[in-house]
Amino acid sequence: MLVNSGNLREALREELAAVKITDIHTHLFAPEFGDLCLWGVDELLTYHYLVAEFFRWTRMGYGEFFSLGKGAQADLTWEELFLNRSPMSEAQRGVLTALNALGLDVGARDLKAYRAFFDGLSREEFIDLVLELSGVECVVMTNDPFDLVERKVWESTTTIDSRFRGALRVDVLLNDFPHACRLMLEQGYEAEESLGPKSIGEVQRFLREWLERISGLYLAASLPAGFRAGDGSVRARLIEECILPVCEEANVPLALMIGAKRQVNPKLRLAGDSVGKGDIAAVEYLCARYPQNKFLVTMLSRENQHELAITARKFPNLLIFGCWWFLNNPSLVEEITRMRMETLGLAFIPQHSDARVVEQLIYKWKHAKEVVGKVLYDKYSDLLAANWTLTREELARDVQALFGGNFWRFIKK
Ligand code: FIX
Ligand code: ZN
Repeated sequence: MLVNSGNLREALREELAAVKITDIHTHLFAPEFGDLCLWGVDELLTYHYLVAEFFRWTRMGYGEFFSLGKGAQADLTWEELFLNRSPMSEAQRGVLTALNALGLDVGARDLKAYRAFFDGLSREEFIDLVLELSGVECVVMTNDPFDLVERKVWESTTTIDSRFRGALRVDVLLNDFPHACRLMLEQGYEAEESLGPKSIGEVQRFLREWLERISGLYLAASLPAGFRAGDGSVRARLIEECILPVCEEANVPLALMIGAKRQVNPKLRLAGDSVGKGDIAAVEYLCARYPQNKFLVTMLSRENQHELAITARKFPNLLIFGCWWFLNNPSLVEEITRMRMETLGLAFIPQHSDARVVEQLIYKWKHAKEVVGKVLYDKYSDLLAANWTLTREELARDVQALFGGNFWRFIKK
């Protein structure tokens, strides 16, 4: 069937509604991880994006807020951000999108009724419902081998829900190596801060065994804006001498998330991180120097986006992904997606959710699809205006590539 300017909008709407999404970076956990798997309206209302926004208005002290239970914290953010003023920010709007899609009466502003709805469901039932509503078929977790609670689950559970996949997160290793050495020693890996040949072997063994244990799809780290590669620092050596050899051997990508400025205001806890402009030279160096390795890269600063897209033109072993965190505002997602598509065609991953609470999948993907759909509409319209022919199958193929296919192709490459 041919798509033309008259039926393009509807065809796109249907394909976007039908596409099965692979969400390549989240902070969600499979149900087997128990309380690590966050869901429910109190979690939704205490998302760290909303906590930061709450403190724009309240006179309450940070300590006082954080000493309260989740429910009491949620009461406060609800009142300040949703009742005392209109919920205009992207994170605020997201709460409404999620509750509305779950069939709750958002107009009634009845937090008690929302709580009652969640109380009536089990975690497993709720996950099924959200995956169905959001169209997500695969959720990639963030798995920290240095986290004791998580480690215990991996050590005691033989199978986890197959819709959830593992990704080995190595922030502690790269950002606090002395601490990582102590934690690795507790697990029987004799790595020392001096990073001599024996330690290199032990760090590699640690990574290899963890990657296998979690069937990790990739290794990942979030890195500061000041991240430099190849400068002989411990972090750079860990990447070049430990991580990249293990990634190459297992044929898994290294995901680099560059530009987080951690704890600019520690009193805000998780909400206290900020953004800094990263150095694209680090990405260029790694992609050029290690052509046998694959890199998934996202950068947090808006100022890095154009040069990152250009860098992806230069290196087939680089796949750029997502509009991360502070960039996940519709206006920025649109600008960045348009620029990426004009620069790279369809060779990128437009979005990941970064969801921390199960039902955030609903809003993050609904909003992302709206924006990506708008950009696709314009781009297909341009093609049709040039007398290009487009079939429905081709349109479905392209949408599938953006929302999952490109990732899996890169993983299998
Ligand atoms: O480092 C990361 O993976 C970040 O996404 C998180 O640490 C951050 O707190 C977040 O939730 C962003 O969406
Ligand atoms: Zn994240």
